[in-house]
Amino acid sequence: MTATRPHSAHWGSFDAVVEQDRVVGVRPFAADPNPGALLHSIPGTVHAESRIDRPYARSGWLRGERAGAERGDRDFVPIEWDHAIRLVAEETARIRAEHGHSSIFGGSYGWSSAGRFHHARSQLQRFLGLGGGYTTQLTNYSYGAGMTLMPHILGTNDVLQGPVTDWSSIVRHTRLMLCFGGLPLKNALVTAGGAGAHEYVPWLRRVAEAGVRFINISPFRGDAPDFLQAEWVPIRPNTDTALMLGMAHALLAEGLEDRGFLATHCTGWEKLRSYILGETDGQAKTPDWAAAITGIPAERIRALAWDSVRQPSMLTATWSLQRAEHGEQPWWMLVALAAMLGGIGRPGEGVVFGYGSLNGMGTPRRGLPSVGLPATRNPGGIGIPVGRVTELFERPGQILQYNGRDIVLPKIRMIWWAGGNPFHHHQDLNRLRRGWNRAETIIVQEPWWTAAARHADIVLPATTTLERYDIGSSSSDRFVRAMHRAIPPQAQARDDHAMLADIADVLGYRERFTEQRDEAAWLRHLYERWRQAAARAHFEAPDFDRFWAEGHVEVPPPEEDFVLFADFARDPQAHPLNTPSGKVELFSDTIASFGYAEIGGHPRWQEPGEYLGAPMAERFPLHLLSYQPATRLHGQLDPGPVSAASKVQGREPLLMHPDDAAARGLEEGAVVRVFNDRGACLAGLRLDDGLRAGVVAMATGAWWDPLPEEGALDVHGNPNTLTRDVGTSRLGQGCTAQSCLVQVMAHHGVLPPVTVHRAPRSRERVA
Ligand SMILES: Nc1nc2c(c(=O)[nH]1)N[C@H]1C(S)=C(S)[C@@H](COP(=O)(O)OP(=O)(O)OC[C@H]3O[C@@H](n4cnc5c(=O)[nH]c(N)nc54)[C@H](O)[C@@H]3O)O[C@H]1N2
Ligand SMILES: Nc1nc2c(c(=O)[nH]1)N[C@H]1C(S)=C(S)[C@@H](COP(=O)(O)OP(=O)(O)OC[C@H]3O[C@@H](n4cnc5c(=O)[nH]c(N)nc54)[C@H](O)[C@@H]3O)O[C@H]1N2
Ligand SMILES: [Mo]
Repeated sequence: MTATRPHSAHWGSFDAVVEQDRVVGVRPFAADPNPGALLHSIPGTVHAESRIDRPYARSGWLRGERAGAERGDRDFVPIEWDHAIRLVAEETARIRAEHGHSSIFGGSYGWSSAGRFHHARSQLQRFLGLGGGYTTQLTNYSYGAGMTLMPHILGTNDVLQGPVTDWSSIVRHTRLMLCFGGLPLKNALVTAGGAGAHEYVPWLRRVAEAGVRFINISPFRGDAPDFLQAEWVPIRPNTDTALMLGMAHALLAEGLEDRGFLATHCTGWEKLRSYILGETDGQAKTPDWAAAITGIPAERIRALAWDSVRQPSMLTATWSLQRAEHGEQPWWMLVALAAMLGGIGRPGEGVVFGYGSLNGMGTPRRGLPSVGLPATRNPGGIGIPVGRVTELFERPGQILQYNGRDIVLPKIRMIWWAGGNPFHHHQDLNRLRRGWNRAETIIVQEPWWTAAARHADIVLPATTTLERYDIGSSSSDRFVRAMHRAIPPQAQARDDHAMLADIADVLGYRERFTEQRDEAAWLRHLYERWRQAAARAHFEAPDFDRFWAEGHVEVPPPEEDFVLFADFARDPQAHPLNTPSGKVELFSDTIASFGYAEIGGHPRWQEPGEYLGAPMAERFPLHLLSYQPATRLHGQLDPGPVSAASKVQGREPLLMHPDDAAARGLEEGAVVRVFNDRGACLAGLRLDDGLRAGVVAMATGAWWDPLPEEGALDVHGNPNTLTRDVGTSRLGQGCTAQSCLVQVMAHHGVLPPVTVHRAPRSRERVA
């Protein structure tokens, strides 16, 4: 018997095809104009060998080996669910009583799954908040520095989160698109909360057909699809700020800056101008100066500047540019460049961050919220910027500076993660593991034996979305999608909500946690809240029963183009920005007042500690970019066939320029060793002349598979074995994964197998 069930995931909406309680296939959602291949990894991943079949505890933890114990030893003992629930509840109560709420770390950063009710991180944080509070994480890995900076500069984060000037406005008005980091296709495979419609490629094609000229400023030609016929400007990584300053100088030299806009809509222009001209530091930021830093000829830099001022131009940068040391600078300087062109708030002009970073950016949409759990409270808790998590474990009692604040770091006794994978996402994994091991108790809820689950003391097996009912929804997607259960829970897996409700029961607050609703009542409740919010925004959604039977609700796009900052551009007095001056802050007194040496009052060129111009490049002469994977969502779907097919001898591919390979005697398809002082991993070599020489690139997301011996050599290829863990600056404290130098050489000797996609060996005895 074959049945189909409507369902949704971050990587697309689909109907699950089910036979005898197994997902055997997927059919893309009929309304999706451009469904992605990632859907086909679903059956293999849901039924993967690496599913966690039952609860486990680390045997050393059961024996009382707690703070300082080595984790990741794979020494797991199966335990019964009742036992697991009791252990977790009692340990939570003990730690709260002895050490206070903030000693529990529940930041639990991660994408979880598309379903909005069973969203694992939200469920855990609701549970911990109701239990008294916890230490949480602020901002995110995606654009943590940018989202801290932009409220100071533009008074909003719309410019990176949306709604942004939409594609229809670009089709009609833009002539030139200057794309720092390109417009990669792969990133638009996903939408957080579910991609009902992949509209990015159809829109890009329409923009190209309208005759818009594209310039791909990136170390990687592949960051722009062929059909855009983009001109490639290969830039040395992390030097975009210098290029923008060189362009700014070229504009000034010819008097091409929009003096009117700078006078009426901006503050601090005079100070930035002095810096560009070299009046403050004796160094004019000429195109020749920029050429030496960026590797782009000065003539090209001048031409870029003049071309952008001559016609309606949209400036855009990917989120990746600010995931680098001093990552605030290129984004701030791009705003300054857009201000010099005077296009901010004009149709098809101005600046936007992330057109090429996520499906839904720039897609015309109505301003409707998404379906979701009500915001959680965290009464006794505190927050740290997300990327500083290792420091949190390392430096209890000490101060962390962030955005003008001093945060006293609490001592973390318990780490609890649901819906994220720190051993995928965080930088310098060997250092993370040393900090992590200092906790007394580590709990991980996961469907799969990821590296995070393998580094837990208590592992609680979670269902996947296909094993439960839910609603998929994102504020940047036009479809709200019913997610019907397709198969029963696999082995002993349980829903995150259900296991947390049982733990809350032991702790005496089940009813406050569940609000006495079961799953079906929650879905009705959340949908109804959304329906009312939609009605306030003048959209009449069908009632729950009709939605559920039809499988989705479509929110039609608006009739008119949306242009970000249009009101402000028209009348800055009547519609000021939400900044101290009400204007674009090219100089920010607030930021200057923090007194951070590494970030001043205006954008400026700051050398990263690791880039091709740094002294360290003598020993480690290759700049490693770790970009988002085309074959997965981060670590999710890594066990699936799409990801598996991309690997080279089972390892994550490392892209390298043929000249760099030849200089090392390396050949396509070889397994290589990528290393620096922080760690080493294996990778499979792929040659690509679309990469700037001196740059190597590796996608994130191959499950970390460190050998216990050999200095934790990761045999699979997780680039975070190599990346540096330092904040962008004390302002943003964002992730700086894109500032990383490495060396590459042939791997000699026996090739250790990748074993991370199998369940760890565990003791057979049930404790
Ligand atoms: N070097 C480098 N590192 C990076 C980046 C980079 O560019 N370079 N990018 C960074 C960025 S932008 C991000 S957003 C992060 C992403 O980092 P994460 O969001 O942590 O990565 P995911 O692999 O999506 O982790 C989600 C986890 O949730 C689990 N999960 C899914 N559904 C459920 C569920 O229903 N219940 C439970 N309990 N678990 C579930 C999945 O199995 C998966 O292990 O990575 C960051 N790391
Ligand atoms: N398929 C898929 N799509 C995804 C994700 C995924 O895991 N899989 N993750 C999603 C998430 S969580 C996020 S936050 C977004 C991230 O979106 P982005 O941050 O935009 O994605 P990246 O792939 O990290 O970077 C885009 C490109 O920037 C270029 N780049 C890197 N450093 C520099 C630099 O210094 N200068 C210039 N000019 N270019 C540079 C790289 O060549 C890279 O290919 O992607 C989302 N989309
Ligand atoms: Mo992200």
